[in-house]
Amino acid sequence: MVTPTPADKFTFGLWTIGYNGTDPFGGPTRPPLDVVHAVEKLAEIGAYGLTFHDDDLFAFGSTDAERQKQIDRLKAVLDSTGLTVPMVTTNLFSPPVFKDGGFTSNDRAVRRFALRKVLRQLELGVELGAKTFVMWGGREGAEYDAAKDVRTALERYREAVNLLGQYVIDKGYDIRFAIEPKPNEPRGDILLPTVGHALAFIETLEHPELVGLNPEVGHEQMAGLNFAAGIAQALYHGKLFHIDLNGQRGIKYDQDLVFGHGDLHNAFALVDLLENGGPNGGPSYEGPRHFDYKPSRTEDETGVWDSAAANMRTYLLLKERAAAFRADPEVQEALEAARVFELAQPTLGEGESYDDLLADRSAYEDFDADAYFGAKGFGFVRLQQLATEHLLGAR
Ligand code: GLT
Ligand code: MN
Ligand code: MN
Ligand code: MN
Repeated sequence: MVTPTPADKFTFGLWTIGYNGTDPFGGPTRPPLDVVHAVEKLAEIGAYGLTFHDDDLFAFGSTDAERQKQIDRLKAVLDSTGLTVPMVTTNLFSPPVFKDGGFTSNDRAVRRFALRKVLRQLELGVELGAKTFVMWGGREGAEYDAAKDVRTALERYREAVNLLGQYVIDKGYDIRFAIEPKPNEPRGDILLPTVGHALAFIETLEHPELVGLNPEVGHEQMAGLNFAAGIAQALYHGKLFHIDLNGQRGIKYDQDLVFGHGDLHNAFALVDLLENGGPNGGPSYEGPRHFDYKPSRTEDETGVWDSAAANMRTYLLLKERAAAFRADPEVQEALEAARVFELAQPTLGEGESYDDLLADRSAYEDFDADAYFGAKGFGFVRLQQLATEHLLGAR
């Protein structure tokens, strides 16, 4: 049950297991990881797929021949292992040309170059069968308020995403876009900083149906937000196109820890939501369970693969614990007592108008709001303790 298989749809970014330990204070602590070896190891530990940026596979500035050689090597190892590439993305953040962003750089020539780079990677993604194209705009932002006209920058962002949408429609490609919000880092402030900001932006697009979200656990938690609640809202709007799972301990720099090595309660709630759909039952997300984490720079290559396996094992353990939580009769009774199911009942009766509501004396004139003082509580704490005990394996 906790041994991952491809049916679990676990995927990893090439930049995650390939992270060599570089941070702002020090260089690499591990040698580079070759893509062929990486895919073979991922297959060995039970993963389903690999995702990558253009520059993860072939260095920025590669000749066409160097690029093609790497693509061919990747294709060969995908064939021999059966691994898939369900998602690709573009690096619009590492090369110096993107120091003020890609789609929203103040420099128009950079914006045109960024679009060309994205279209090229989009073509490769389609060729490899990817169904999702992630857009993490890490450099789309600013450090200083006067440096970036935010409303105009959003207009340029919109122009870029509209162009990409029109492109896949015209070409008949079966691929959708997923915007990945992040509040800050590497920019002082990043455009579309949270799930909510991105949802509002998507609705302004010419083809909003083509664009959804790729929320990352740590990115919402860096802003002090509840990730599971954000995912619930993304699902509510039909916008959970992809997900980046990892761990984060509070409001600080982007830690990219192993999934569950941060807010474990929230990770439990998240897996319960994805797998069991919360109190209403049924899985709510069918896409890849994508890990976007960094094996800590303290680790050697064995530590890289141990940490990759840890992400999947923790997810499966939480899935098992969440199933036990939902199956526990005492939990069902506590949910009933907490009136969690009552929320599903519409506030107005069928066909009831505001006139009917205004005429209903029991709703207001005769309603005893004072009787709520000291009256029966909801028992939410008991429910949370039951969740905690399931999480700890005590029930
Ligand atoms: C980068 C970033 C991640 C994004 C990746 C996609 S790359 O490492 O920190 O959160 O998901 O561009
Ligand atoms: Mn991150
Ligand atoms: Mn990251
Ligand atoms: Mn991410």
